[in-house]
Amino acid sequence: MSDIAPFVDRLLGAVRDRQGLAPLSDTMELDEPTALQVQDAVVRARIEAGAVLVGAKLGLTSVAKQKQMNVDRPAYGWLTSDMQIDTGETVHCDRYIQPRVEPEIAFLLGRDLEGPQVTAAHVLAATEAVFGAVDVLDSRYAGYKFTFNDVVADNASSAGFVLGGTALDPYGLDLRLTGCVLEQNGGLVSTAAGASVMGHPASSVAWLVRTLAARGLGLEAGQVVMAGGMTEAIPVKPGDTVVASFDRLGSVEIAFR
Ligand code: OOG
Ligand code: MG
Repeated sequence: MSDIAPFVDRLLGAVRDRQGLAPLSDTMELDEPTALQVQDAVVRARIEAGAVLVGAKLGLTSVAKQKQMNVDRPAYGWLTSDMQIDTGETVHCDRYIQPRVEPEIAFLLGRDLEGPQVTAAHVLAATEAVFGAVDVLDSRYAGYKFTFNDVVADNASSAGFVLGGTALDPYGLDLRLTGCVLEQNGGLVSTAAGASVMGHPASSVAWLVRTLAARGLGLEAGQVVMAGGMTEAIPVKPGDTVVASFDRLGSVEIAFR
């Protein structure tokens, strides 16, 4: 196993200097276990700097995203409190290297979830509320050029996330059919339904729980899980306004400066 410290430092330095990197896999043997170690170390560094673990995110769960990023399976990362953006808050692009946004459905867990048998039904039963949300992602790799293991090491491009102001009980909602309209500066960019995320957004969360179980990990009550981008991610710049409108879950509007 290679010494991961220099690679962790490179990812942390990219955040600090707002400077994109070449993929780690260009200069190291990056298998999946090593990538997960790097991810854990990057998250630990944020926690040591004062942030708190608040949840998890799924990435690359839709065919649209897998095609865009040229990968063929989902990944996950962790959300920390320093990534939280409140509804209505202006987002400053100079915090990021190359921010992109994508609409997602987010789950707030009311109960712990763990184990290799967890299904979408268990996820729905353990969910306190669902939200329309926007993932503000930022790859630490220049131009979003990475392999699957590189993006795992980079905590699935986690950078910021916004939960909308409408929280709904998932009972009685068919999240497969939850439509979403994404607009940028008043123009329509894309549309999607919840089913674009692994067939059902709760299936995506269930996949995460089963995948974590293989490492002896799980999710906890009170954590937020971003289920994965419903559409392709779109680049944003200062002056942009992005609105993600969801059926029944309200809309999330973000002004970028
Ligand atoms: C990887 C992160 C993907 C999603 O929801 O698919 C992600 C990337 O595209 O940089 O957050
Ligand atoms: Mg995402």
